[in-house]
Amino acid sequence: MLSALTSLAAQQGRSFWMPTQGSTFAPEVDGVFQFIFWLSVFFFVIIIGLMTVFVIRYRRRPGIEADNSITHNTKLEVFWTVVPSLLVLVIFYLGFRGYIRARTVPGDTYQINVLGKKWVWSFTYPNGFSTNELHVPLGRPVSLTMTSDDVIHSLWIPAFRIKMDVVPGRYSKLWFVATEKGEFPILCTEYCGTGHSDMLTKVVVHEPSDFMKWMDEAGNQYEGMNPAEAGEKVFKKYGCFACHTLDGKDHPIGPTLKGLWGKMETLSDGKKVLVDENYIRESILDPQAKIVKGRTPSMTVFKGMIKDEEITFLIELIKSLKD
Ligand code: HEC
Ligand SMILES: [Cu+2]
Repeated sequence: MLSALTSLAAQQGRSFWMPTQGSTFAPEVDGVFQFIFWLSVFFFVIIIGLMTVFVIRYRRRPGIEADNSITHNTKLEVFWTVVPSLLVLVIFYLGFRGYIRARTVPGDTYQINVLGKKWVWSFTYPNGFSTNELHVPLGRPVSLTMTSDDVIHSLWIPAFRIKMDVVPGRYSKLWFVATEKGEFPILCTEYCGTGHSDMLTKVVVHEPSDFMKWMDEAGNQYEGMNPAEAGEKVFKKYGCFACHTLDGKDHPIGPTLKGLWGKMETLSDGKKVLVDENYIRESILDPQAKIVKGRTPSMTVFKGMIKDEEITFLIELIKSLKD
């Protein structure tokens, strides 16, 4: 049993403490970590061990006078200053070398754009297609150009040993070469509000030929679905669920979309408006334009981020949820 477990762990390049080593950075990062860790263990044992021995051995006892003749020991002091300084320099060298490697994006990467927003990731590929899970080819350098739509997020892929803040109004970069096929978690590690933990998603590493196939199929993502089903997919894709439900119970942030179709809404200025195609379209593209009385205008603006076809699917979804 145990040997089966250890061989499984070995197979995935994973240890008891560490997740799978899924990128070319992982062995190096783990190496530096192990080095610092065992070095610390070594000094911890020596320092705490000697301290304990001295405390017991040289404790104050009746009848024994302290010998104050020793003031210092130059040889010993030089030794315990120079050796740790050299060790710290070694740590700096190893860490800085790895840092420079991780920060220098090579020229020939497959480029994916990343948008973090409350509370979903969106990954956009060179052909304009986008997903909430990251899909990448195995063994090929991939770079992520990342920005945020609202607050600071941070993209972390533990299996790849990479992490970077995702900041509104600027672009940050990450790159990696995936070395293990499979699926690994992606997390947001910068607390970004109520739905922070909903920003858990995954990276799917494909064999390069499967990646091309996946791209072709994913490009026709709504094929074979009826419009309302496609609408549900769009609802997930854009993270509408972070603020809305489809089951009639209001979400703490936004109203439920069930039973919305055909309703007369009273706006904050007292005007009444019928929920039809145009109202829904405007609610998605320019949510602040018309606010229902008593509600807070806190919806994400989707203008320029969502395709017309997808809005149509959302409208069909909302129609299908008429009660
Ligand atoms: C960040 C939270 C948030 C997200 C994400 C969000 N919404 Fe909203 N939505 C709201 C809030 C709050 C309101 C009510 C106030 C307003 O109109 O701005 C609202 C209102 C609406 C309305 C009008 C409801 C009415 O009763 O008039 C529609 C339709 C709508 N959202 C659809 C969507 C769709 C579709 C998505 C995904 C593409 C989405 N929303 C994503 C928060 C959100
Ligand atoms: Cu976040």
